[in-house]
Amino acid sequence: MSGSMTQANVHSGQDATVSFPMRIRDARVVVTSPGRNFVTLKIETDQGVYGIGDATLNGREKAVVAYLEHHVIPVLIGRDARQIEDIWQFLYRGAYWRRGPVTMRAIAAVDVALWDIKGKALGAPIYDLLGGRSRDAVMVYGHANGGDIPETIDAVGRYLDAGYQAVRAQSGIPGLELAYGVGRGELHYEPADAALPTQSLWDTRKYMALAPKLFEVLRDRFGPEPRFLHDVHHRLTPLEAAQLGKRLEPYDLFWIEDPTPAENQEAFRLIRQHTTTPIAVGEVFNTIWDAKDLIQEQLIDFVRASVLGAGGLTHLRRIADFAALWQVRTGCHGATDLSPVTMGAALHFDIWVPNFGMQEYMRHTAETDAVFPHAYTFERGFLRPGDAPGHGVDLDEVLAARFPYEPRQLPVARLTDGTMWNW
Ligand code: GCO
Ligand code: MG
Repeated sequence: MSGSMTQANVHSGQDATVSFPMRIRDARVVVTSPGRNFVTLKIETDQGVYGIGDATLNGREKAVVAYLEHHVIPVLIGRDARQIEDIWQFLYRGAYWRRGPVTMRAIAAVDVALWDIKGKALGAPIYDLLGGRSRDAVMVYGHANGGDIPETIDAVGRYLDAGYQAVRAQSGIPGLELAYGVGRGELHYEPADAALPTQSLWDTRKYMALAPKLFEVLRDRFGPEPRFLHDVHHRLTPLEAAQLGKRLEPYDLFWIEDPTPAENQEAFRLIRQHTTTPIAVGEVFNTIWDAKDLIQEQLIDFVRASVLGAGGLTHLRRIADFAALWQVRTGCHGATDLSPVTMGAALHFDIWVPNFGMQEYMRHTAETDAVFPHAYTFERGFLRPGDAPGHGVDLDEVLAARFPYEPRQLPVARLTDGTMWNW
């Protein structure tokens, strides 16, 4: 793919003129922890244009660092940065060992950095390269968490007052410490909280009694207008998930998320037979193969694969196009363990993708926002990617160096009798 490219000169978007081909001169990984760990790949070209991509895998960061440093960066050097598709295929097929969260995040980081470079080289925001805007702004949902139902109601009220049209509501379960989704601060919720996994408890019967009550009270209080979402975080069996979906039907949820683990895609047939509550799955998906049956059998309504988890923009748009055939919409994962680089890239994707559903938005800390200056902006429940060339997110390496890596792992969950469960 090397010598035959025609020469061209274009504006780089960085007040420089670049000529083609653009060789990858250097690539390196930056790990920084401005409140939580982030892994960032920076790719530099011989034309001076660089791009950055996110490679963060929460609680397993160093595995992706090693994969990038040992197995990816050495094969990137000297390649033409414009050949995004060929490089993607090289990294995916060429590894022989396909898929998986480590590999696909490493590929995503390369892919997003290359789209960033292409955008900067052409002076175009990525959404323009994808085909232009399909909408003016991207609707996001925020996370309203409380230790119990009254606290959660207050938290939802604060989001609605701030202009959000969509809110995810999670409540602690009385008698169960450290329930999923319950944060320790106002806006920030960071599950990876210790060097060794924190243990939380799970009780399905208690949860099944509480969740419908929560949404009954929320509808009573806030009326039919707001979109309410809820994350089950893989905790139920298929039959329990069907029961929950049924009990939630009167409260018109926008979606329930990850009602049961999706390793077995067939499991969702049972849920689907019994409930019309919309279902969203996919934050742990790596490729289209994880979602194939779910989508083509119309077992889900929203696919939550992200730019970061699913191999970058190159692969995520394939998933989205495939999903569009069955009117399945997108719902990109947007937790804080996805860095602002992923959020920037996701917003370019979201503003383009015809079958957009919703974007998750958990705010990063002020320190994180400072380490990753970005063009995207938030206003009353909507995000906009901005018009900067590329994805519009940068990395302040001097500031990043002030926040060294801190070992952190995700919690684990056990049933009250001690049995290991899905966190
Ligand atoms: C969500 C997610 C996250 C995950 C986190 C794990 O819907 O936002 O479930 O909060 O738990 O991404 O690292
Ligand atoms: Mg989730």
